[in-house]
Amino acid sequence: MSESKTIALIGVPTDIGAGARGASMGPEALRVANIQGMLEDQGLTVIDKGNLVGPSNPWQPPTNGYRHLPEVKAWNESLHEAMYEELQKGHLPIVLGGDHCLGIGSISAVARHCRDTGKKLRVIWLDAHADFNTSELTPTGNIHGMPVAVLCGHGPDELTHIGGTVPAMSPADIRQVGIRSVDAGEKRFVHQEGLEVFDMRYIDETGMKHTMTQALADMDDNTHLHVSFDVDFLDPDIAPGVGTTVLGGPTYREAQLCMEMIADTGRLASLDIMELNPAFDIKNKTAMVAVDLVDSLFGKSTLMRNES
Ligand code: B3U
Ligand code: MN
Ligand code: MN
Repeated sequence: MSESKTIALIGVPTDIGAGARGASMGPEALRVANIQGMLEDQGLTVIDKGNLVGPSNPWQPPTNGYRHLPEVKAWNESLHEAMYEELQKGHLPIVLGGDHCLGIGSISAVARHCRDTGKKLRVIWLDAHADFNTSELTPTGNIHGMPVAVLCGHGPDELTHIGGTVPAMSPADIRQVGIRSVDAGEKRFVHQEGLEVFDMRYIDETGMKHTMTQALADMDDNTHLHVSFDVDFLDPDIAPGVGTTVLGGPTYREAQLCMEMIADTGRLASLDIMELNPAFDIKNKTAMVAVDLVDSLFGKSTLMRNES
């Protein structure tokens, strides 16, 4: 990183927006995999803010196309405030999720901070899924399939208004990488709204290096780069510990290169680690892989390329 900011870990132990229980154990699994020690070994200062508190998961069917809307709202409002506070302090927040509905609270706070400071927002969304469903399009009602749509202003007022400005961001602010599971209606909506998606076919055909060069283009010194890392981005071979595995994701080497190229920009200013589900994991392997990749995201490289 170009500037060494203090890192703030924010645990958000909930699976309120997911279709399987267990992502609520994600924050602790990342701590057990030594996320703090790994960052400190890089010479970074890390504060663990502990876990946010919120409603438990009532495990109800959808109402009007949404599962657990009041609870999703409560968790995201509280994450929004925690995240915004850390950004105001000049810290680099890392969200330890929790399911990906939490992208709403996290990125709405980053977008608000960008408006305050005149920064340009760029979100890199690493995921097997586009997370661009609405209540009309969703096959499940699970709100972890909707955060990108909500952030772009498409969703219930309870969620689109978190952070005050609607929409929180524009489709032009986001690049999606690794996508390989999109529902039929969602696909049409992605095209209609003009989201820039680097799907697995694009990565297969052009390679991860070209893909990330494209995804990271047009950033400057005034860009706030936020990475929203859904762990199901990774191939299930290396990351079985998620609720919704999808075959054919990036290999370990491809994912490493992706992280290293983001690190090389020097612009990373906030991060989500989402959807890690220890209930599906094998001896915390997926948590360890995630921490290893985050190590690269913060600039660890096998050889010191930038030092003479
Ligand atoms: N698109 C499906 C599945 C899904 C989205 N995100 C995850 N799963 N993790 C849905 O339910 O919206
Ligand atoms: Mn996701
Ligand atoms: Mn996903």
